Amino acid sequence: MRAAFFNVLFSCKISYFSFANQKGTFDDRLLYLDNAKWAQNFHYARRIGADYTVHPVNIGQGEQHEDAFLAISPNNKIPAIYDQETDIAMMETGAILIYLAEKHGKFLPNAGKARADVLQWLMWQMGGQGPMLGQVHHFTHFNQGVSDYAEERFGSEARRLYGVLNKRLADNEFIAGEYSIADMACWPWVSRYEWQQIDLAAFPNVQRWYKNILAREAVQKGYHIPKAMPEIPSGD
Ligand SMILES: N[C@@H](CCC(=O)N[C@@H](CS)C(=O)NCC(=O)O)C(=O)O
Repeated sequence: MRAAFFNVLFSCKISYFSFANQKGTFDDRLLYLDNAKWAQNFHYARRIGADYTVHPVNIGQGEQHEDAFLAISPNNKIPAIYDQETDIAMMETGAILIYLAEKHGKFLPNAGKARADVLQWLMWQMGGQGPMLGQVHHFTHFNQGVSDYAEERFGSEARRLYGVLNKRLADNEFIAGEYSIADMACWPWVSRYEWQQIDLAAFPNVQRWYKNILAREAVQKGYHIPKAMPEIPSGD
């Protein structure tokens, strides 16, 4: 679900689309870059500015298993990108964010502790927050009542992870120094706090950080790419 909002933060030849999940709602993660030969294989959604094109991949209807998409994303998952300037195709949110950050010289420090901090929190999102909250969405939001055990296990892990983030944000405005790809990776998952039955007020530093980022214009624009979504949860 991804975090489509980061699309609008980079100026490059990219277009983004969103995709429907099995429940017919729309996920908020990602895509691949503009390239006519791929566009003909997927439903063209819309072009945003001159720099990128978003292609929706409907994972509820199996479009992620089509050969054209597998050539970009061999693990049949969104998000993925194709950069026509460099002829590079990429899957995996964390790798995509690093690639884009390095290409554009934004949101990822070049070296040292500042870079290490961003990367370790980006990996925390990729290996912990994303997968665990994904399980909460599956069991607690979409399939409530199917497995009390799974709801409890992933629910308590979600609360633990919110606690870790809350502690990190106690002395930090953003997750790692300046606003970075670590914030971009984590924020969209927190925006689903209602699905996760998380009371953000119980994690006041996360709540402050969430609302602070919510106020960013690019985040608000990106949230509604490629289609208008219900109002972004306020964090209150
Ligand atoms: N680690 C991957 C996870 C991506 C992922 O799980 N994508 C899901 C949607 S949120 C997907 O494409 N599922 C389709 C499928 O498994 O067939 C990333 O962060 O990019």
